[in-house]
Amino acid sequence: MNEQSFLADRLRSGTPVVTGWSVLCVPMIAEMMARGGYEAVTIDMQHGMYDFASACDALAGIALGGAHRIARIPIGDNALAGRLADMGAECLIAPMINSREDASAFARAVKYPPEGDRSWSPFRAAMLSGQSIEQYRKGANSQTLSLAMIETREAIDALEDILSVPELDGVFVGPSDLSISLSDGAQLDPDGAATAKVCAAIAEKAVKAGKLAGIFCLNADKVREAVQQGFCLISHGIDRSFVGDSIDRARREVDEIIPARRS
Ligand code: 3PY
Ligand code: MG
Repeated sequence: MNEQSFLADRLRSGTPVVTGWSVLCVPMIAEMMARGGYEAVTIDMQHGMYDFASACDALAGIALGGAHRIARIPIGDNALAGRLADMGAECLIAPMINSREDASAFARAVKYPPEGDRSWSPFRAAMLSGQSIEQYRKGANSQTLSLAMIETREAIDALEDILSVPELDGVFVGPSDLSISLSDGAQLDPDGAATAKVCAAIAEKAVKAGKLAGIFCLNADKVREAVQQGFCLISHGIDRSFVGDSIDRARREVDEIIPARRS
């Protein structure tokens, strides 16, 4: 278990962290991803199936599996960001942040005064991080990260403003939405060269502004590219694909013995 080891310290040290991505509301799968060696696991409450109760169980399972705990909130749900921080999320990712105002409102929900207006009661977070309540209180603002997703043309245009929000820890790029937005809806091209160029520029600006840069990736080649571009928090692998791919592989084995009954 990562007692007294904080994701924030790891990312600020400049060492890249790869996070598994969990959308199935099965806390034990999130725990298995942690036990499988992902250094962090992200619970996706934007596009995933998690509700609050299953997210809480998943955060505990990830801690039990020895990994760092990250959660993505639905668009604009800053109250949930505070609740998930209370439940032990070390890093909150907010989608579709398009302005300084969006970024500031989100980041302030994750930080206690004077940096923000997070409300008090982090008992579960203290337990999962292996700290006393007082230790947690003293370190909470530096140890609980807020990452604003950059995934629209509007966000690119407002990037300098967003990066100037003092209480915001960094950005997290969503290449799928970004490619849709930059092409005015003409194409989904998260892995394309044009999208990669924009992603690299976002990482460079974030690092120059003293902020953390993260990105959503699905395969090892994109993870390698992201590391070269200067990203420090990089996703790889979604649980629904792990399960789907395993089902496919297992069924193919028996197809060789008895031809599939469905064509
Ligand atoms: C994107 O690529 O737009 C994402 O939000 C990844 O989930
Ligand atoms: Mg997105």
